[in-house]
Amino acid sequence: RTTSIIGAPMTFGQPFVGTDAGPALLRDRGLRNVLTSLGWRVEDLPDLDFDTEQVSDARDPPNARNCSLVAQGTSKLADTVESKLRKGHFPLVIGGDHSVGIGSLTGILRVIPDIGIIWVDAHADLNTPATSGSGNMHGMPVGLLLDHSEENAVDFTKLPGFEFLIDGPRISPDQIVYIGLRDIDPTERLWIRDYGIKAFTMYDIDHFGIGKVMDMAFEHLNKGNPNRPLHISYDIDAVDPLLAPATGTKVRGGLTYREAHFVAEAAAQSGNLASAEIVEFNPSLSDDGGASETLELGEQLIASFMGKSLL
Ligand code: DIR
Ligand code: MN
Ligand code: MN
Ligand code: MN
Repeated sequence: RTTSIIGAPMTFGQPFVGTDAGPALLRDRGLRNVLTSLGWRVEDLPDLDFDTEQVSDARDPPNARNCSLVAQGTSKLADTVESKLRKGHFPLVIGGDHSVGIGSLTGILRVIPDIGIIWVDAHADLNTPATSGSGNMHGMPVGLLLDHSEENAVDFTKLPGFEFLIDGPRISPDQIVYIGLRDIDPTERLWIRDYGIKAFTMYDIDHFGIGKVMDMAFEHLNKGNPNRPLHISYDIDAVDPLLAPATGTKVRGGLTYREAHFVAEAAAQSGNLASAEIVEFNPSLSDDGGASETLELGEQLIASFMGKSLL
């Protein structure tokens, strides 16, 4: 089986520089060897080029910061993910901030409309320009692509560059499960409830244990199809900031080392994983020790969801 490493050095979905360093640093650590030692054939693509000069931001609305740049990058990413899936490859997207999820998901949905999505994150990323308090598009990937009720629908004609999403594929609310939530905005909370989105917060992980939580997550996603293809989108800020300090929006009380790995291992164990994404490394937001600790954890989590087992 071949995996395509797709570096997506996006920073425009959030306010900090440094989030673009993730792909290069993970490659430098030897990501390719990690994957080959797990039995993968590896196609290591050059990072996507998010060329800022080609893009005018003059029409960007204030509630969707850097809209044109995020759109350009995610459109390229969607095309790349789509073409690799069509070749039968396993796309491994390395962010960049989580706005890259707009591109990964769009590319996947074009090929596998029924994909089941495991969203591992401290945050729900369920905002839209109409609800976001920050205007940061890394808080919007699920919100933009969700198949909303009419009154909540996103007007993509008002988001320069995002014309490709006007008739783009959407996620139905029962197609995604959240793992690790602990910082949810008011409208996100309302929508998780109203749409009935399956969400396992840190409370649920404390209450049931991570093993039971992952069983319930798969039970939900596999209803009707035990072989449903799955995608994991792993925001490193899901992990406790004591273990992963080099990220932009830290929230205390996150996944422990073993919980973080268990989520990844269970995804691999399902046998149904079709693509994966890991995002939000920012080595410039921590000291050197914290940065390398976070990247090392990221590399180990990639190994886990790409099939490394303990025995
Ligand atoms: C917040 C933070 N909900 C926002 N979101 C983050 O800006 O929309 N997502 N950090 O990863
Ligand atoms: Mn996120
Ligand atoms: Mn997050
Ligand atoms: Mn984030």
